[in-house]
Amino acid sequence: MSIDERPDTQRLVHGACHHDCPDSCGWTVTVDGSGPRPTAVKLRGNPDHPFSQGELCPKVNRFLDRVHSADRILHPLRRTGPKGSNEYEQISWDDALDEIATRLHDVIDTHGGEALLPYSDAGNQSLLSMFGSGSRFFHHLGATRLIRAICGVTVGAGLSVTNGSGASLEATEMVHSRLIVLWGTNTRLTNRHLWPTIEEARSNGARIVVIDPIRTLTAEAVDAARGDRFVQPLPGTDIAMMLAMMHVIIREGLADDEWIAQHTVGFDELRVAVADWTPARAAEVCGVDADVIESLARDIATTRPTAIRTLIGAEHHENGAMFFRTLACLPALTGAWRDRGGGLSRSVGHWTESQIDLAALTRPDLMPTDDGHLPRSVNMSRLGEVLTDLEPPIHAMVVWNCNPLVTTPNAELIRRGLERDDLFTVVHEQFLTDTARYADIVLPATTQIEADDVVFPWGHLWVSYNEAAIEPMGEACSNTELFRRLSTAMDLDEPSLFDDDEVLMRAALPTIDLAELRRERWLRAPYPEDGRPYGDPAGATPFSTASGRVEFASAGLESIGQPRVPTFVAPSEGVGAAGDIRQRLPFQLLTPKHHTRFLNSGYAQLPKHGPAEGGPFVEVCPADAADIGVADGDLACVANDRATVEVVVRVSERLRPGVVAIPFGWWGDDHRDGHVANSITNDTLTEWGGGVAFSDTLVAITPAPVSTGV
Ligand SMILES: Nc1nc2c(c(=O)[nH]1)N[C@H]1C(S)=C(S)[C@@H](COP(=O)(O)OP(=O)(O)OC[C@H]3O[C@@H](n4cnc5c(=O)[nH]c(N)nc54)[C@H](O)[C@@H]3O)O[C@H]1N2
Ligand SMILES: Nc1nc2c(c(=O)[nH]1)N[C@H]1C(S)=C(S)[C@@H](COP(=O)(O)OP(=O)(O)OC[C@H]3O[C@@H](n4cnc5c(=O)[nH]c(N)nc54)[C@H](O)[C@@H]3O)O[C@H]1N2
Ligand code: SF4
Ligand SMILES: [Mo]
Repeated sequence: MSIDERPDTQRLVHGACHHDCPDSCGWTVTVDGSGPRPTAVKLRGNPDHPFSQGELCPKVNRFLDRVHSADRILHPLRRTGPKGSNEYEQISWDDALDEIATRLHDVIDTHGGEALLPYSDAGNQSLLSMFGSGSRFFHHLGATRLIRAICGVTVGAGLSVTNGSGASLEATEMVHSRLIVLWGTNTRLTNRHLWPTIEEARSNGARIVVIDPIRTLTAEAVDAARGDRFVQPLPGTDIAMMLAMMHVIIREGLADDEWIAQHTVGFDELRVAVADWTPARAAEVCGVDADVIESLARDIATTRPTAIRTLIGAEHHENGAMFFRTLACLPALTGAWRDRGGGLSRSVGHWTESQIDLAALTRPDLMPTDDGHLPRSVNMSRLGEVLTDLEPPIHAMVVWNCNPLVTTPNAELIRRGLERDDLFTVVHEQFLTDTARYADIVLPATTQIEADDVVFPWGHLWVSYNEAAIEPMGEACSNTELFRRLSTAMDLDEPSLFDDDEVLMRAALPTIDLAELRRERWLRAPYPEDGRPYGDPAGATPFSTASGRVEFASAGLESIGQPRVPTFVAPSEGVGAAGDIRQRLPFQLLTPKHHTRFLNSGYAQLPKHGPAEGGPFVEVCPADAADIGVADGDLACVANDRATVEVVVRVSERLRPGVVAIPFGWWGDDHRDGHVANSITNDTLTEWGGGVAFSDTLVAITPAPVSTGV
């Protein structure tokens, strides 16, 4: 039967995937109305969707398993056992809301609004689900503010220093490129619907370069016979390689002098900064041969158009912001922005989100400003420290749209915080995640097919309407409805807390005709017609830095205590480790996205997802495995001062000596000792931009003690 042929009792509803994934695929849900209540019976990729063209992915192909899972939370729950115990009783919404309202009022009356912490991220990255009434609610209560910068914000902060904003090349424009450099992004895994564009460019003669410390699924597509290459630097060292590439480009007269004169400032300072960065010097830092660095530099300077494609992988280092600030200098130096299909491509949020009036949606003006002071802010990546060491302390936390015990670094410190008796925790979730098991009250959340929303992609330009296909399952409610209910229960009198979803959408999208969006299902965000983000033919520079030009040297950066020009600073829990740390903890640990059936921590628990991926492991190269004294399949302890994780060893040629990897996303239940990859990761923040250095984590690895079975 084709997609449009179905029995009279069934109808087709159009929606879009809500996951924090660049692809934001369009889908259709077949709803059967023959039973007592309409049921979703099929969910498929929408073949008409301009970007995803009918395909979904191994995570979401089985999305209805998630919707209908027997483990789904469908009613409010009150914890009956100790925190973390997974013992709950079902209670009514009224009882849950009464208890939460009483506890939150108590905390506010005793300790003030700042003792409350909202904790959320992009579990559902649709507009209302992510930014809807929750922001208004916590602003109104004067709660501590959360800096949500675990993903992507640092990329933007780095690029903005050089270019003034994060505006970049729309990725499907790479069909015009002749050289595509996939730098710190695992496209075939994390951005799979972009791959057809890359293949099309290749069939037009484009070559690809993959730069990654891991020989990833994407690196496997490299075909040396076609002139592609795979470059494998040590983690956290790419800036040294970029400096040497710029050294070569300038030394060999390959810089685009005309473009530089018209559109940049600080070239002379840059020339001085890279003068000592010979390829031989960079080679020692990043472990890539000098001649590879030289030829890569020549290649990107002489191939037109050249596109560099990146997402967020490289921001997770202490020097993560400088990585992107420096990367953005390359296309300016070579004049790559001149060409259609040239330049730097990453999130297109600059273009899609230009249509959102975020302040109208989140209402920061509702915040109390005592003596002109706004409530304090804390960084989400430091949740462990926030819950255990902040003065005055947090006494109540509401978590929704994320699972920090699995996804946030230094997770054992978070666990210690969540165990506090004087912390009241509410979690709004679809499943009893590791985090939800520490909640006093768990509330049931809807899935994407149970609520209307608008999806603003960061990987392509098609903004989609997501129409609810079915009523909320059980007693689940959406993220916006949750905060309306809490506002009622707490007797709050700010009228905007009670705005319904339609009013919220209209406030957030003043220039979008919602009726048209619903009718057309998606609309294309404005993007320069000639395909070139900085191609302004009139010659007026469109860069929004203080100078209005690309800034090779930045006074703004200097004013926050950072170097004016691109500079390599070695991560202190990485290649720059001082003293005896390297002897104690000889391996650098990466914890990447790895599984095709996982989206962060969201699918490990489902029977057709987790088991099919086979369980967590640590990948070690053959030489390191021999040194440690472990063989494939052995159990090993991966440890540092933060914690120890027990995982099975997988001996693999994908890593170079000294670098190991544990895929992230598995839950405590999947590990013998209950610890997860993030139990040991580093929560040091990036030098600016608010990101976090997950990937600057040093560990020791030893064979696990044999269980005595006692
Ligand atoms: N299947 C699947 N798809 C996903 C996700 C998922 O969990 N599963 N998650 C989604 C989310 S939230 C996001 S943000 C995107 C992220 O998409 P990506 O940014 O493409 O993915 P990451 O795995 O975070 O990082 C990409 C690569 O960066 C590399 N890397 C780490 N450090 C360095 C470095 O110092 N230099 C270089 N050159 N590379 C480095 C890692 O080895 C990794 O292969 O993916 C999304 N898509
Ligand atoms: N070690 C390591 N850690 C990482 C990364 C890494 O590469 N390595 N990547 C980081 C990145 S890029 C990201 S984006 C973060 C992601 O970290 P999280 O935001 O914690 O992401 P998820 O694991 O996807 O968890 C989302 C949760 O939200 C729930 N959820 C989904 N939809 C809704 C909804 O509509 N309402 C409510 N209330 N809940 C909902 C899901 O059930 C799921 O449990 O992880 C980061 N952590
Ligand atoms: S997770 Fe990503 S690839 Fe999979 S359906 Fe959603 S948007 Fe598409
Ligand atoms: Mo992310």
